Amino acid sequence: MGSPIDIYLEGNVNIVRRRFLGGILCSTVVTYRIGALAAEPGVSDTPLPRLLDNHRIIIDTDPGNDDAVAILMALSAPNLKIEAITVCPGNLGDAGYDQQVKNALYVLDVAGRAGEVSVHRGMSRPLLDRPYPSATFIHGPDGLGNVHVTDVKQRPDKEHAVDAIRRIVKRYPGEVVIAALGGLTNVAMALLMEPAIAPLIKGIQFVAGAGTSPIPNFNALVDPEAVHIVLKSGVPVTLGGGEFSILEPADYEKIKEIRTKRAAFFLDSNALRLSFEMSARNSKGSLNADPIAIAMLIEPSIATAYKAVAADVELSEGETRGVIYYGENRYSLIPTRPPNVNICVGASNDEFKQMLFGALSV
Ligand SMILES: [Ca+2]
Repeated sequence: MGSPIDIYLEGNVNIVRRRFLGGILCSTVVTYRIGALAAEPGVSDTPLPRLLDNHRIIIDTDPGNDDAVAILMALSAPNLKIEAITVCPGNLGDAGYDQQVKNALYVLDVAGRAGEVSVHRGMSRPLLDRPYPSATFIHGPDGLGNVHVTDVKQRPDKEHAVDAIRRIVKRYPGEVVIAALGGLTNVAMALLMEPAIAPLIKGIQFVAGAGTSPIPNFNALVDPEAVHIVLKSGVPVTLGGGEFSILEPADYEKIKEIRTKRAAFFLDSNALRLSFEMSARNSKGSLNADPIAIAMLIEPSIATAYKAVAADVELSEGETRGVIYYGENRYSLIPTRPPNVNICVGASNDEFKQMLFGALSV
């Protein structure tokens, strides 16, 4: 990873775009983007270079209706190898951790893939055991909207999530991307226990907004200390893209026409998300930040612009705790640190939708 300018120059290259339909990668089109973003240094149209090829992933998750969809999309992708699903603190709070584990197992049932991917219990609380809000208002009391999970076929693996992360990363040095869809506690603990794994991790796709809001993103707020540890670790981190993941009511109507078990699960688990975001947040549809994070791993060209920044997270008490911030401190003599984060600042909402529809059609 070079300076922001280096990354911009790397952006002046051809990008191969592939379309993902029905779970099959097909039809190659080459587009040319030469100097399109020249006005703003630090902006690149090149996806994180280390994420450009097919790869192994660990999904660290707090299911969660959008986590569930993200897992379904990953299971549908022929170019991703899910080495493990690890469950982290997040959507359902301390009291709902066991339900999150059960939901992860249930998604494998929905996909007809029970027994094929290990699910690991991990850190159920943040590193400092500080309180954080649950997100049942958008996920429902059991996390999957209107879906009531009664029983699951698969049992959790006996290996702790933190041990699984360390083992898998060391087994495949330089190959594993961690799709971090919830609080970063498991990932941070793995880095604390064994700092030597940091250079072995290919990258971390962390779902935590674009880092520009004075309001903390939920996943960062779950465990800000864990975010700080990860951002200081040297592992390349990608953020953002969620704002390009909106699904409007017309898209939900299209999903109704798909008529598969996965499509029915999507509709049942996301009805609350859609109604909440449209009524309480005045949105024109639902945001699907976890699924588009996976979509960008399946097909990096779905993201069209990145900004390379030196980012950290606010740890002090108050309303800004958990805010990820970046930028040059022009009033100090402290040199700006090299970029540690690529923020996605452009992505194709249409391509995301097509990828989602394809995954739900299986
Ligand atoms: Ca999540």
